[in-house]
Amino acid sequence: MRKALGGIGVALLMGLVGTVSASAQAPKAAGHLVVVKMVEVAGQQFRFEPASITVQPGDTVRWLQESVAPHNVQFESKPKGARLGGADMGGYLTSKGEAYQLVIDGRFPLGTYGYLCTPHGPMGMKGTMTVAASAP
Ligand SMILES: [Cu+2]
Repeated sequence: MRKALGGIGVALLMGLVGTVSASAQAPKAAGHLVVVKMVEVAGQQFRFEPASITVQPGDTVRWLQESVAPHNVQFESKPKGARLGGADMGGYLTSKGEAYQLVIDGRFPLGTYGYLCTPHGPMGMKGTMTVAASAP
């Protein structure tokens, strides 16, 4: 009898440990990876490609440097309640293959965000990111 109870106790303990490690390994929202390239479309003309993206909470947006001039991501318009903090203006990506990533977390309420590259925005290097609720 005592032996049987001891066995149950071990089984419960193992079940508990298993549950804890499983939830630690699998984040609740896996999310998608959305890539926006920073490209040169003509001599000294730079663009975000695609210029418009729609993402969902939990997604990761990766801006990928694919040109020769330094670029960054600076938000210029955002929905009410957005608290981007340091993500308001990203650092410069100076060499090909460099990337800047943002996870669409609680800082980004649903809505439309306008952003640009600080030096090239006035010349058309602008993008729009819409954060929309998850598909049903
Ligand atoms: Cu730029």
